[in-house]
Amino acid sequence: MMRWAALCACVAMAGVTTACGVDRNDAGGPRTPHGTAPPGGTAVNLTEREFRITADIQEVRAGPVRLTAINLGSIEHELVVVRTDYPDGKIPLDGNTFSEDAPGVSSPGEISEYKPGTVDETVIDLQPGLYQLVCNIPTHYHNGMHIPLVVLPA
Ligand SMILES: [Cu+2]
Repeated sequence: MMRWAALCACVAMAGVTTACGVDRNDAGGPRTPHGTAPPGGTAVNLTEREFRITADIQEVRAGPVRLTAINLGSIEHELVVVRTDYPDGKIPLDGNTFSEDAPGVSSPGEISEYKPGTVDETVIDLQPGLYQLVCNIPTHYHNGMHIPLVVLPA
């Protein structure tokens, strides 16, 4: 019961993007499940489930970006940050996954596999460019677990 109550609170906050961002920057405020925005940086709150990724924003400024993901599915997922000019969902597959350092693809960081009903996060220094946030567990990418992210010049 406690776990689901916490999840609900988390989802409710993720739905209030602007308020959430303001709250995070309040000096001395309590640390929320979505973490604290790094100074001068940006935060993206994501949900993952079978087989979809959603994000509260899809454009950020270059610099340290905090990615916080909640797994609302029933199996493990991951969140790989991929820099690529391939359109969303169109990275060529090698079997059921793609190589994260194939030509035209690179990855500056990720949240590795994390369990259903949990939240995980990472801060990655992102350069301007076109990205996709993906789950590259076998079959998950081509089943729909990808979302574009644009990193604008700071
Ligand atoms: Cu997945």
